[in-house]
Amino acid sequence: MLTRIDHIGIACFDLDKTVEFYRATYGFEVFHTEVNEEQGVREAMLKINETSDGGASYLQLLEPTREDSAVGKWLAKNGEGVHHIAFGTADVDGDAAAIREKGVRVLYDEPRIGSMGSRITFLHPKDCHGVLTELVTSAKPSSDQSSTEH
Ligand code: CMX
Ligand code: CO
Repeated sequence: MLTRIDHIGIACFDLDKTVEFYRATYGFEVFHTEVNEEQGVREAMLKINETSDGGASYLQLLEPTREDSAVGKWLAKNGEGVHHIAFGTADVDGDAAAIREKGVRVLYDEPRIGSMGSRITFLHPKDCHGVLTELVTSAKPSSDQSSTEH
């Protein structure tokens, strides 16, 4: 079951400048940064709020690490902006299988590794009314993280 907006993915040319815009304009601070070479992105997660399912909602700011990556190609065509939305679930495997049964293309046979050790997959935007849609199962709920990572 999809229980939250996990994140909104926003493509940008310059991650540092975009992070600074979100900090200066809204007061959002960086919660986590990483490079995901498989996805071809350098990213910053800005935590917006915790959610009732034990997770959280983020903005995911994405700078491509190479031109032929998904975000690199998208930026070249569209310029900066909202690239995808991501729904959070405790069971990405089960939800992806159920959605595939409905005739929506799921891009990966097995979920891959996303931000902060999460497991992710994507639904094809052409099957989702033009919206690239990601499904995410967090490595562990953020409420657990604060209690165990000391
Ligand atoms: N939102 C909506 N439509 C999109 C899109 C997006 N983000 N990306 C591509 N499209 C559309 C294109 O506009 C194009 O439409 P037209 O044929 O009408 O012009 C069509 O999809 C095909 O696009 P393309 O530029 O030829 O790109 P590809 O088919 O090579 O790749 C996709 C598209 C969705 C398969 C690829 O972007 C992908 O695999 N995405 C999943 C991985 C990803 O996005 N990783 C980065 C984020 C990582 C993270 O969130 O952690
Ligand atoms: Co994402």
